Amino acid sequence: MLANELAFHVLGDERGSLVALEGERDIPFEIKRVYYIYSVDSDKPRGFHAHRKLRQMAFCLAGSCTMILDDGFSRESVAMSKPNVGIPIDPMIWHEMGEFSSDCILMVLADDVYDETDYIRDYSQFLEEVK
Ligand code: T46
Repeated sequence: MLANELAFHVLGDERGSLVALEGERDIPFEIKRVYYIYSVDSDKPRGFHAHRKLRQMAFCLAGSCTMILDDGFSRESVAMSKPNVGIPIDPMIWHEMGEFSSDCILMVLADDVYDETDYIRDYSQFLEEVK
C-alpha cells in the first residue's frame, strides 16, 4: 500500500470547519516549508520526480486531483478531494499529479527547504537508484 492516507480531525461548528496540523505531532516531521499549487490545467500533469531525502505530506484543500505514487515496484493512483486527508510522499517515491479540477488547491508540507539536487527527475535514474 503506497497511499497511506491520514485523516485528521475536523473541528467543526456552525461557523464552518477547521483542521489544525502540528509538526512532529500530527505531521510526522518538523515542517520547514509549505507550498501550494493552484490555477492548474487538468491536462498539464505535474511532478514526475522522486525526492532522495525529502519527506512531504500533500493535502487537496479545494477541488480535486489525483496523485500517482510509484516505489519502483508498484504504482497506485489516489483520488484527492478531502481537505482533512493527507497523503504522505516519502523519499524515493516517484509521484505524478494530474486531473486537476479548475478550483484545485494542492498544499504540500515538507521537512526541508527547496533543494533541486534532492530531485530525481528522470524515471530510469529513479529505477536505478531505488533498486
Ligand atoms: C513535489 C510536488 C508534489 C521553488 O523554487 N521552490 C519550491 O519550494 C518549489 C516546490 C518549487 N520551486 C520552483 C522549482 C521550479 O522552477 O518552482 C518551479 C516549479 O516546481 P516543480 O516543477 O518541481 O513543480 P511540481 O508541481 O512538478 O512539483 C512540486 C514540488 O516541486 C515537488 O517537490 O514533490 O510538487
